Amino acid sequence: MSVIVVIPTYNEADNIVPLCKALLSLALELEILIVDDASPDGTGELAQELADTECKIRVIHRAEKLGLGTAYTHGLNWALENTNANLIAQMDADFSHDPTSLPSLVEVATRNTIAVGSRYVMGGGIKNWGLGRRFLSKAANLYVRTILSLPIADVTGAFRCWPRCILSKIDLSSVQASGFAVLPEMLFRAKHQGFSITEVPIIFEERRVGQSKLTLGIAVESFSNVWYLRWRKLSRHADLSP
Ligand SMILES: Nc1nc2c(ncn2[C@@H]2O[C@H](COP(=O)(O)OP(=O)(O)OP(=O)(O)O)[C@@H](O)[C@H]2O)c(=O)[nH]1
Ligand SMILES: [Mg+2]
Repeated sequence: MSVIVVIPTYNEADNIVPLCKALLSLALELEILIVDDASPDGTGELAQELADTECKIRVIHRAEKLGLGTAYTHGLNWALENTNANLIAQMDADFSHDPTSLPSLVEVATRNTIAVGSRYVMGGGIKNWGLGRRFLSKAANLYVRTILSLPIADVTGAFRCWPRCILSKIDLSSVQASGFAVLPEMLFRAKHQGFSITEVPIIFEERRVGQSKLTLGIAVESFSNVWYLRWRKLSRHADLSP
């Protein structure tokens, strides 16, 4: 099974090279697609240098910071349209998602189900987060799960692996959110279309280096987007399927 891993980056100059090395050392038939939004710290140039010497690495350079949600949807769509990978994975660049966990997600996704890396199932967990951040994450998950009736413990994580045949049936161009809210939205759409979703335990670690990009605007979008999705689901004219 061939896999392409989509990685959005914004100011990840300290992480992108070691992450690509770690991924390419896995026993997987794997390619990497980096989606960089003109990172001021030179991540895009570093990624391009990697891509120039390693044909398994590609880079999409976007002209400005357009949000991690659109970076994911753009990259996932590009992978569908421009590669033949059987599985399309996604992960953050900051080592919060341990590259050595990717094979377990890949293994699950080969069974025609969306593999969702989960901190909140047996065997999963979080390292180096204070009580406040843990509480916020748990509360955000409970909020989204309840409003969208999603029977998934971790709907806000980005470490996932999609079978091509499932991802290609989700209309990525109609995904509404641009920030973190894309993450629950895509699961909501997949569930709504009847696809199987399986949670795979992961240990999530606080980013090693670099800065968080969470802003108030992104938080507000995450809060309000669930109501938009619920409203669309309830209103007769809305069809979330392609
Ligand atoms: N292309 C692109 N990538 C982004 C953007 N915002 C964030 N990212 C990337 O998306 C991933 C997740 O962002 P993080 O800043 O780590 O968000 P977080 O995990 O909630 O915050 P931390 O606590 O700092 O880890 C990382 O790989 C970022 O580099 C963006 O606007 N564009
Ligand atoms: Mg992070």
